[in-house]
Amino acid sequence: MSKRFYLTTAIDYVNGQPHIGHAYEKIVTDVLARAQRSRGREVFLLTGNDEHGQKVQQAAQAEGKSPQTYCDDLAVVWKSFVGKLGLSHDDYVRTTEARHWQVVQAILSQLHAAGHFYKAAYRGLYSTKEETFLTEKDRRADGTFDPAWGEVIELSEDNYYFRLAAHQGWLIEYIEAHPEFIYPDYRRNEVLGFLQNHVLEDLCISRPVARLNWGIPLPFDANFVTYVWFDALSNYVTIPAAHQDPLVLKALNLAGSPATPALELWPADIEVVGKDILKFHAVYWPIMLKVMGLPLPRQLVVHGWWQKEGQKMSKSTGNVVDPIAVIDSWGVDAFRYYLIRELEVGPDGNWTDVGFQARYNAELANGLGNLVNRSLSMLHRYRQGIIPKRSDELAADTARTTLAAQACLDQNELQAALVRIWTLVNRANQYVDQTAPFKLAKDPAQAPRLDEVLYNLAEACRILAVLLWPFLPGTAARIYAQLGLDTVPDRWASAAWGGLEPGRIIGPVVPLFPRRDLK
Ligand code: ME8
Repeated sequence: MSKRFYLTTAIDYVNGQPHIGHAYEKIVTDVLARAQRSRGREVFLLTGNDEHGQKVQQAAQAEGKSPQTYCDDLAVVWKSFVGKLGLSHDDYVRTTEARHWQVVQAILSQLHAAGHFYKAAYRGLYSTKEETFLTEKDRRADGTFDPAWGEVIELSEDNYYFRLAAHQGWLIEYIEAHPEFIYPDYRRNEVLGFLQNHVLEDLCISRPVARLNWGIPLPFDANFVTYVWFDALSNYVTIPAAHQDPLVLKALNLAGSPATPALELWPADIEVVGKDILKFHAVYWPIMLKVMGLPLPRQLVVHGWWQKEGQKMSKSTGNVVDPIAVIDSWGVDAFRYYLIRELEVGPDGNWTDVGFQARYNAELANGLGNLVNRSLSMLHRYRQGIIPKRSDELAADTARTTLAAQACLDQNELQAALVRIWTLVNRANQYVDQTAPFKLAKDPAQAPRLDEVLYNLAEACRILAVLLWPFLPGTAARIYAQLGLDTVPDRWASAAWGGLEPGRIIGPVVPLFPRRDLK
């Protein structure tokens, strides 16, 4: 058994509609996962829903449903959403599942027995909306709180706390010694700055049942449920435990189940998260892992936030992008293309309808779509759809693009990878214009030259399918089908020149991205 390349997304709060921020994070993770699969690695991609906490309890109450029924109903919506995005996930965690619960309780018992928690009285300010304790320092100059905190109440209650003070030093050293741990580097600097300039306060890991009962009960005190973030972060190891990951089972002293085949998953190779939840993943989560006796994830990939038309997305103002509507109208690959091509992984992005449509027409319809369509149509028209003998006029161009795209993918530079791939799309389109096969076809003496041109174009299209598979899996498969190939272009190694066999009969040609009038 060898360790799988393990990738995770954040698990989305179940209360709330899936939006492009959620879609983006999943698509970024999916591209990274498929890129690894394409390179021949065994991969495991985990995504899911975060279902406990006050917001869910309140939302369920408002709909007159039990929290479990409420979550069950919404899980259907979220699961169908990830299907719509073409996510190639291997498992889907819901934090209300027994397999997650049981392991969270095992973690809590173990950490409690080892003395990492203590009980103390708290008196102070609390944001119910964000389920977070606030201090006087959080007040604005005029004494009020940012509306983002929602209602801020005075609270007085007992709770369990996780001792963090002893961990600040090693965590700083670890992040300094592992520059690859947090990507991009400005997010790493942000975490280091925070850790170097603040004394870490102990983390409250419980909520009294009297106030909130929708959560995982503390195994050592039935009067409390687990703080939703402690519960949620644990999913990255509870699911490996459910898959009998030997490292996790051993660290948590869990008995394995011989009935389930064991997978080696932990440590995660890449955890993809948004910038707003960086502190949870770069500070609390590493400390939780350290006390569990588990290694840290190899890398946190931290993406920025999307706005729409330069404004924060908000349901109340109607300034939202409905990912499902875009996918239904334009196709999932057009949606995936825009999100990855428009925004590098790291900074904030801005969705504009005009920008989306412009990229669709220029880069997908007139760029890639036109290349494949005219190359294969000419092959039908001039050679009855039969691949001519090999030629290698575009071999150097495709090799250069393949290497460049691979280097970008290895560095999480997904936008740059697409830019590189499009240099090949543009080069091949330019090759059509330069070689003018429609003119060659009129002169029988040019038949050998026309063969060469048509082979080069068909083979460039095939290689583009291989390079595009991590990004646009459906389109890549359609290009293969149009070339008459009955395999999936999911092996990077097959981007080597010359794979298309002479004599093969290609399939019917159908436009990949029909041109659309701009609205
Ligand atoms: O934070 N643009 O869930 P969530 C880009 N349950 N990304 C965005 C975004 C936007 N406009 N809005 C949200 C949670 N996201 C927790 C996670 S993980 C153990 C628990 C991203 O549904 C956000 O940054 O609020 C996060 O990574 C993900 O969507 C889920 O957000």
